[in-house]
Amino acid sequence: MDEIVTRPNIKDEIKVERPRLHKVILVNDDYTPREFVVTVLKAVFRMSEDQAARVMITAHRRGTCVVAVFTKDVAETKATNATDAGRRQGYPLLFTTEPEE
Ligand code: TYC
Repeated sequence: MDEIVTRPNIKDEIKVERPRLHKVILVNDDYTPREFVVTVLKAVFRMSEDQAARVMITAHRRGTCVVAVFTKDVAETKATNATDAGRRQGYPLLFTTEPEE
């Protein structure tokens, strides 16, 4: 039986790319208590008290703060869970996501 031998396709080899990462962004508002924002950051994003306080105060002062980067699915799940935690307490706390450049 004849055997068909193919050479490796160089184009395919160099076209492999890492999946783009997505940022989770914390958005400031006038109503959610600071301590509650810190509690959510610690619970959902496994931050220390210090890290969480720094991210919260940056969003408070500048309007937004990047919390962390994840694959798209993880970023969206964490943003939804963190936003829902605020909503359950009646707060307008908002986490959004966007692709990294
Ligand atoms: N601005 C809020 C306050 O003064 C605290 C806060 C910080 C809320 C960051 C949301 O993303 C936020 N109580």
